[in-house]
Amino acid sequence: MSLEPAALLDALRSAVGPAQVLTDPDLRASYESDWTRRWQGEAAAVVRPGSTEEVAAVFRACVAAGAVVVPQGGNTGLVGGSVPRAVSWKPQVVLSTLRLRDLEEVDPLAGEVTVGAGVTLAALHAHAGAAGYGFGVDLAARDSATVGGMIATNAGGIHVLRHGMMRAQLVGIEAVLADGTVLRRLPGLVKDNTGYNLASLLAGSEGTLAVVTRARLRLTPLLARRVVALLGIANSSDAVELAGELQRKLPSLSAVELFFDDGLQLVLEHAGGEPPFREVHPAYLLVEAEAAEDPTHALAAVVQAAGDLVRDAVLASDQAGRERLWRLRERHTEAISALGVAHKLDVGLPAAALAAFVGAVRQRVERVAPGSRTFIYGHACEGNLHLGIIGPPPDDETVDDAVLRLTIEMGGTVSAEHGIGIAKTAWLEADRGAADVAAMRAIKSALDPHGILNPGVLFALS
Ligand code: FAD
Ligand code: 2HG
Ligand code: ZN
Repeated sequence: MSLEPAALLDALRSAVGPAQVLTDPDLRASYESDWTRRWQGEAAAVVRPGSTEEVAAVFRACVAAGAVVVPQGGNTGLVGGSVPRAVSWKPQVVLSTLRLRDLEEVDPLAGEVTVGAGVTLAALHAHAGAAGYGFGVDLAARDSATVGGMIATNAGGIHVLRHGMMRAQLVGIEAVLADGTVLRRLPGLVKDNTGYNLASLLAGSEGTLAVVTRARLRLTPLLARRVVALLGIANSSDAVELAGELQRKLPSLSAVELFFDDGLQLVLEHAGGEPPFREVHPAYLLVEAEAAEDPTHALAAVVQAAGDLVRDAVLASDQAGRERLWRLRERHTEAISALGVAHKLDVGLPAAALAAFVGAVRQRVERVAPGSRTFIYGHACEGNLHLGIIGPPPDDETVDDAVLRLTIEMGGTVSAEHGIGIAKTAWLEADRGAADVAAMRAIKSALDPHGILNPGVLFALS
């Protein structure tokens, strides 16, 4: 059965209250366009439920009306999965989780907390911090990215080498299936081997299986002392070797981020600020160590022992100095975006292939898109490189194809942390193989048989 649009809107208004159903184009606009400006689409409405029961009621209204649901948190995703599709045969309803922002009390015995899906990462860090805890995931979009969106994308970020990705922080979940069924397992039991782990399954499901409404998260010790170093390096191969040394020798290591001189110069042009070194270096590693006692001496000792692998170093242990160095890495994304709509790739390579990939990929890009500007930066210990390529028109995917095929040839993955979204569906099978994709489709059909949730994400619309 399919209802008239007016009936859909009435049903949504009775599900969440009239004030939380946005139909005015000006009010919808920021929910309809993604962070990269590459993907846009039109929603019949944006709905902002305030509770799990309201999320279930939204699904019942959409099922009755033959509408589809696009879940959205902070809309900082980089693969187009959080906004309506440009072409859709069915009305699309954006379900915003931003009102699901309960912060329950931190459980000090377990070191865990239950929070709403719409809580931002920054709010979670502040809440955990006030109770003497930290949270294991951090990333530059912290002021907007939400817990639900980070679970749905299995977000990574800067501390993966120490604490793992978002899936590793999950000890319980509450979520609503497309038919309005509520799944709830929030007891916070670290050991729980009672069959399929639905929280893990939903991590990385990109809004295609359920809408996450609440999560039980493990917290980490809040370590008081932190030091950041920026190291000038001769080339990618030295950077990879040094990242390995740091991991082996520095137990307090919490981040190792890689970038190159073209990216540094772009950030300095875009955001201002003094160059960190008098000399220019081809590559840079930003290294952070965090411990209960000051880790500066331990970090300096490992850097010194690295000899010629480090051409130059600057250290900061005061907050302003650390932030100044972090900005040089974290502002790459916005600096590239200021140049235009970038082709964004998020690949993962085996450590042994990383340095060769950096050289080879620049050649491939130059071959298929001569004159483009290619910025490379990322998380060195996981072999996770981000590429921002400026030049080819946004809809021309020749350059994306060249980079992703090279990645697969070199034993890598086409998405290390941002997900497949609608941007990478064409390469999913080449990466995962037919058997994996068939198993994923079977899970999708079992949990969302009518294809209500985020059609076009993970699997291309046919
Ligand atoms: P959205 O963008 O709103 O949604 C992302 C996906 O999750 C969509 O498919 C959406 O449908 C789905 N979704 C959202 N909420 C829910 C929910 N409650 N239930 C089910 N599905 C849902 N990512 C990293 O991994 N590491 C980084 O270091 C990193 N740095 C970034 C830096 C910048 C400057 C920017 C702009 C982005 C960065 N990202 C990074 C990408 C992005 O922040 C993450 O993917 C983040 O997890 C998205 O969260 P969100 O709340 O904005 O989700
Ligand atoms: C980062 O590590 C984010 O900075 C964003 O994952 C990467 O700009 C990007 O594509
Ligand atoms: Zn990243």
